Amino acid sequence: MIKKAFIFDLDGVIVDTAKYHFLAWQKLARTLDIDFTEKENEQLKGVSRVRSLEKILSWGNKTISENKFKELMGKKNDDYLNHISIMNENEILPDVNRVLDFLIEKQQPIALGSASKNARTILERVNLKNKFDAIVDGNDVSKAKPDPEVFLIGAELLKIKPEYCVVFEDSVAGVEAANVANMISIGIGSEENLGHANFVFRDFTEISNEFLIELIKK
Ligand code: B16
Ligand code: MG
Repeated sequence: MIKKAFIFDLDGVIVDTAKYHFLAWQKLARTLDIDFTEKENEQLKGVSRVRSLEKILSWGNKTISENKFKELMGKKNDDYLNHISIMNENEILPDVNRVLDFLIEKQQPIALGSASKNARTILERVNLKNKFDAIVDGNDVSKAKPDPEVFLIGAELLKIKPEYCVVFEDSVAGVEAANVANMISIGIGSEENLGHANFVFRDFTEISNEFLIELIKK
């Protein structure tokens, strides 16, 4: 069968760690007297840790020293690590395993393309690491989404041209990155947020094996 490459974002696509990022950022923001809504939180999805804190500070009109910035990033990550330390396979989102196993059966190469520096830890916790042929995460890139670097490295590692790569993404920035990379973008979430993707599905339960076959042949 013809080969495509399939690149999966992690947070919000494979597991719902977005809720843990939200809890950890919100707790930290409260200590600074900053409040932000779930709507604003959408803007933090797929965005690096540094950029997330910069955005939160700007919402609260706060400026802080470089040292304080580093300290707060450390605090947020410690809190986040506590949340993810108790994750297990039950946190894998519905039908993710079915889609991964189908693509593996069809011998399609699979990569992870995540902005998170904790991606490998999470994949180990939910026991999915061995399903990926390549892993690209926040430790491997110098430019964050919407820059396409993370996905382009994934394509290179899988030795597949960008235009033959399919990206599953839940974030506005991530869909933009896939589009800039000239890849087929599949938004996982709402049409309202991800209207710029080539296809949008609420979650993987809506993605049939027939649709995957069509993508492989495309
Ligand atoms: P960390 P993804 C992203 O992961 C998250 O969506 C985003 O909210 C987070 O700030 C970013 O990872 C960095 O994560 O602090 O763990 O390095 O969606 O690209 O898998
Ligand atoms: Mg995501």
